[in-house]
Amino acid sequence: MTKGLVLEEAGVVVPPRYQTAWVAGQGDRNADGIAAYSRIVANRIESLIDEAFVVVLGGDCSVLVGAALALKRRGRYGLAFLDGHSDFRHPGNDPPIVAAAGEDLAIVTGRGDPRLVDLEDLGPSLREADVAVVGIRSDDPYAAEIQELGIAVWPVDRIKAEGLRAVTTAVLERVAREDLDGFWVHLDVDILDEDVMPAVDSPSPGGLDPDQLTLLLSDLVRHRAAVGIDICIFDPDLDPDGRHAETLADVVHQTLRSATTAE
Ligand SMILES: [Mn+2]
Repeated sequence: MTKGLVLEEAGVVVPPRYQTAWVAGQGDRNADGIAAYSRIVANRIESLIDEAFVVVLGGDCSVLVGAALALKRRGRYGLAFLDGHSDFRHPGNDPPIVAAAGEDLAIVTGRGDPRLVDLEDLGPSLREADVAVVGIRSDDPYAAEIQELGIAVWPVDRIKAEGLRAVTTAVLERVAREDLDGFWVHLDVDILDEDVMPAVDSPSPGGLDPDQLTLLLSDLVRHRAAVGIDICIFDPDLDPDGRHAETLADVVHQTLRSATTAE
């Protein structure tokens, strides 16, 4: 799968033991563990980011918290948020909050469990004006809210109407601006349609197909301002014969290959 690519293994950041306990009104499940883990993930990303395009294989979407912290330590970065869901639950729109993996976009823009927001007193990791959300479904409960807050949103219906190339161009206009220090890509694999990618915790219909995702990702990742990507939510336990892993590996391989052969 790595034919034609120069990849270097940068090691595993082992998460703390998963705590399932959750009490309504007391914030997110496992928030202390995720907070500690996010700092370690940020350290690892920061140690690599000047030398290489960083690929983080998650994990659930809370991995974004550590990635965004790494970016915030360095400056002001954009985010291309590719996800079937907006992950924008927060105390202001849906108390009680539950799990960081359904709240990661809210957390990195400064809203959420106080144990996860503003981890190092640096303020919100990302600004709304620097974020583009791509691939959410039309029934996403927070689509209107994030748009009102100034985040650019391309639900799947809008992608179909405008065409993938036009969307990619518009996303880059936002996240790869000259006044930013670069941009990160967050990929929740559930951006793919449930028919082609059921090995995720919240599969939903109406998503992209692998060719569309490859095209979109390739144009983002090959941009010189792109600094890294996290790839989350794929669940091998839901993929006993490995066929869905192959689908995902193909997308990632083609994307990275196109990026490394650009220009
Ligand atoms: Mn997600």
